Amino acid sequence: MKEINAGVRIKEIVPAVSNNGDIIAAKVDGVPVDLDRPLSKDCSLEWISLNSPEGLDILRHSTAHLMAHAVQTLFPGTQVTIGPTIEDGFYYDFKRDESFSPEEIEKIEARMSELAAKNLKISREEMPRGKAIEFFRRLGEDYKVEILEDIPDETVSLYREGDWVDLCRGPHVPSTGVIRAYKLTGVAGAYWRGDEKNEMLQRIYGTSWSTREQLESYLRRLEEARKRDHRKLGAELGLFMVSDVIGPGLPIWLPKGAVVRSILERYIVDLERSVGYQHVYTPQLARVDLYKRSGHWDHFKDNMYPPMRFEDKEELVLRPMNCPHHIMIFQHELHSYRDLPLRLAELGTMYRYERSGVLSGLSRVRAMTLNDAHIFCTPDQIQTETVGVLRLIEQVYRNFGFKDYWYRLSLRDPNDKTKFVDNDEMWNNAERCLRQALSEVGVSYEVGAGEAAYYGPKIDVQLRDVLGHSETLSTVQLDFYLPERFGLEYVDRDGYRKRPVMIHRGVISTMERMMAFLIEHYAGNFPLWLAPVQIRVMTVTDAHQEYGRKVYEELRASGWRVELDARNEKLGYKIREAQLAKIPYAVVIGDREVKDQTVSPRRRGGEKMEPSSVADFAEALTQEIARELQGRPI
Ligand code: TSB
Ligand code: ZN
Repeated sequence: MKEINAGVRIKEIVPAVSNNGDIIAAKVDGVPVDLDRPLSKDCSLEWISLNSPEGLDILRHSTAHLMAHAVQTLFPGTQVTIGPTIEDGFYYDFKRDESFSPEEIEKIEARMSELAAKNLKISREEMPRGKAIEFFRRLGEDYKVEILEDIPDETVSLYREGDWVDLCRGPHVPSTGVIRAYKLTGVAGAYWRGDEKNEMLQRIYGTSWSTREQLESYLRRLEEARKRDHRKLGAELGLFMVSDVIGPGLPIWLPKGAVVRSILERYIVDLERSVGYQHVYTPQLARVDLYKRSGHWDHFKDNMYPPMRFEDKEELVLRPMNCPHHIMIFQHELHSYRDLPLRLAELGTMYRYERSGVLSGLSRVRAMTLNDAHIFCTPDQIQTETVGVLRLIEQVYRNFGFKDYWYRLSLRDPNDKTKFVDNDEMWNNAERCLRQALSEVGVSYEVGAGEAAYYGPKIDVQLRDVLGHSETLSTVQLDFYLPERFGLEYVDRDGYRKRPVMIHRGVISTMERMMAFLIEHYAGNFPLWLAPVQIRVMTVTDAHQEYGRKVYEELRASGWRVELDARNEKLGYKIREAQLAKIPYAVVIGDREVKDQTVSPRRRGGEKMEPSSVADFAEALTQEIARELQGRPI
């Protein structure tokens, strides 16, 4: 950082070492600006080089402009809307009736390189807001006019490259020649302002880097990631499907996916039972009044399906959460302090009206089953119970081999009085409790402002999907509000009635989101204990059929998930197919195995194991599962 005098244009003082164009913008008093900006007063200056995170962000935004420039010259009448940067790239949303075909995307890329080759100067211009509104109205850019009408500033900035112009805050790279290594990566529909009541726009995604090598290595990583995408693998491995006829966000678990799910359910229910949870079943519908009482109606209605009425009787809603049902169970009898903590758990199916734009495979759906529990406890027990849940989460993550996760303390936005209940003391107290629990467990965490539940703050555990988006898997939520709303009570040691506290928690999240994470985490190679099919027995020729079937029956009878491939195909072909299906073990039956009454197993990766008896093979598998679960029997 250095002190500079007024009156100079920044580009006139760019250090000589960067004549190769490495420095593409600067920060004046901490604010990023174009190199063309004159310095108006004594200020501090920092350089932004192309390859820094800020430099790449500017480059990507300039690439979005270049793309919009190309689109508008190729397809006159297409309107521009917004074009922000995202991780590793950018997008721009266009108003055009037809979507962009792959051939059109190629044309856009080609036009972009022509415009980049011209090395057009990118220049900033300021304009009074009223004049800018007129300007864009004359250009027929209705969306820019709408955006301008919402901007409070008196003056706005425009950026020109050649004869093309866009409303933009900037900054940008000095000229289009800096944009050298980019690729358009996808197209999608998107609603104007993300609201499905608005018209549909056409979004084009792209990525942009400082060198071709960086671009290529990014594209290779993206290709690898896409292979793991749970939507792709879920279809290839026959785990789940989504049917347009049934409806978006309402996933169907196919037989193989259902096997994995039932193992997950058994795993978590057994584990919870072993640490003092009691499981219940409650219906997925309730009178709408229940959800009015709980506050969901006031604070969560946007995510609820509308109520249904049957012949003038009461109105019912599909539940968006399970808590009110569990509260009814708590209230069903009078509790003493000796009953607490009462830990009520349920694989609770619930329905949320998620906007269609955010739905994604299994990870964000509208019909879901949550590994839910509500812990009713005394204020003294908050710390131990919260810590207990955090330790349970840690144990489960060890069993699944999750390592790249982080904790987020999700707090309210104190200014938002509609999304979060209004009670400062309650929020502060709950936040203090959660911080204490986090510090007892000794984990670091970030703070997510505005990410709380409406009834209280939470500790969320965040994981990233293959495409880099982070989502919440586990959650622990402290709630003083619902006990108050429902007037919950217990009889304390001193004989007085007191108010319990509620902890809402999900450990393996919804079965849907957990499955999405697991598919991507294992790239479809489920560990033995979870694999939908664990073993495929395959015969070399028809002569081995009889013994092959016997081995298959034996393994199946002792509880292994096994398939038999007795087709008249080459062994190599059968083995390859088993590997593609990501089955952990292929068991080969040929002459020697028939003669010795053994099996010759091969692991998924191709490694051959010594021939052994069926019983010894099964014993080795049992031990493998015990290792996977670190001693926890399943
Ligand atoms: C933990 N009442 C609490 C419960 O007691 C609750 O419902 N909390 S929640 O709203 O945060 O949801 C719990 C978890 O469900 C989230 O942490 C997330 O992992 C998962 N989840 C939420 N919405 C969806 C969705 N649309 N699709 C898939 N999973 C979801
Ligand atoms: Zn709850």
